[in-house]
Amino acid sequence: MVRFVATADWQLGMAARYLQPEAQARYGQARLDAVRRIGEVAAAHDAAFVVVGGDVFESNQLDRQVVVRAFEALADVPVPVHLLPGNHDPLDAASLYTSTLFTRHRPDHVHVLDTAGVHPVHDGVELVAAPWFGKRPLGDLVAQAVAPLPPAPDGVVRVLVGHGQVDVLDPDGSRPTTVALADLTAALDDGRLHVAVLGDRHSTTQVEPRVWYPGTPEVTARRETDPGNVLVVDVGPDHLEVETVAVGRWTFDDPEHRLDTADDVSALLAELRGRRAKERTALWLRLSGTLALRDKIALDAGLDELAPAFARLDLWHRHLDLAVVPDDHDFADLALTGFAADAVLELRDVAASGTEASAAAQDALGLLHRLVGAGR
Ligand SMILES: [Mn+2]
Repeated sequence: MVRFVATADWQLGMAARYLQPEAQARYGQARLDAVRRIGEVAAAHDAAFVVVGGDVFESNQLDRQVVVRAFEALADVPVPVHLLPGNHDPLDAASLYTSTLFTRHRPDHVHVLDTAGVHPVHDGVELVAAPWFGKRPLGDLVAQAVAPLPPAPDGVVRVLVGHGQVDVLDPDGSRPTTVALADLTAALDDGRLHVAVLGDRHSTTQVEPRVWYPGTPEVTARRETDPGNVLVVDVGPDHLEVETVAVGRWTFDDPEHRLDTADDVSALLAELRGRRAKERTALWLRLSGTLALRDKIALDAGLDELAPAFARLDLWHRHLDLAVVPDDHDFADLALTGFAADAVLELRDVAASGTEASAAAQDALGLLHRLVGAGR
């Protein structure tokens, strides 16, 4: 019986150009802090080691600082750490793992699973590794690592560590690297393996009770459903228990809201205002509905006011289906005359025309309203 921490897809060095510039460095640091928190989880649960299922690094060409700081964070992890090269950081000719920077600075308790097959890592524990040796392997590396396995010796626990999408969850299952779940479950059924840890899927996912994606410990994209976790795994020849432990601190999200009234706008703004840890939150709002111009102006003003508190807060334009309808009240208060009044009438026609120019006309009306209104 052994207890270990399973994690994957650290993507250290990942640039996040979609965040505000000041947030990018904080986010990079958060990914390193997650490594330290993984060490804390290992200590708190008395885990024997940590295994990382690939994509430890975002690429093989990284700033020296990323690698050196990764080692600083890893130095704080109190148990051995086993790194699997994945598709982002494969063991190819340009591999980070064979660079002098890596080999010279690597802490003694950090190991690279640099060959396919069995690695005895602990008393009575063998990792069965399926590392990537290039960006485009020609086959299912997990199946290749598992096929030649003899049954596990008596009392020995075997943990498969691989990287890639399993066929049952992959809509584009035609890729040569797709992991065949059937081969994996066959090896689990006949005692060649006892549990499988996979990387590549950044949301924590139980494929079947013995096959898991830990997911990324700190969110990497807005469409991940359950990122920010690691797994604490208890496994013996006849025993398996997997616990999900949250370690992530950041939130990336793309909430959907339908806005048709002033109340809808106020409710959305109140919800955003009430969010905790805004500086560690990036939101891409997906809005739909039909708003009066004055309500759209209130929305824009509210978002402008809140945005600086967030790591990112704006509209996801590709998923924006918000029509703005200028009504008679919108400009009556401004008492426009002459040229400006004519412009408003013309813009209103275009805004309501449902043509390609409508959005631009709506923006122009909003701007005009704000400029003239501000001058009063
Ligand atoms: Mn990945």
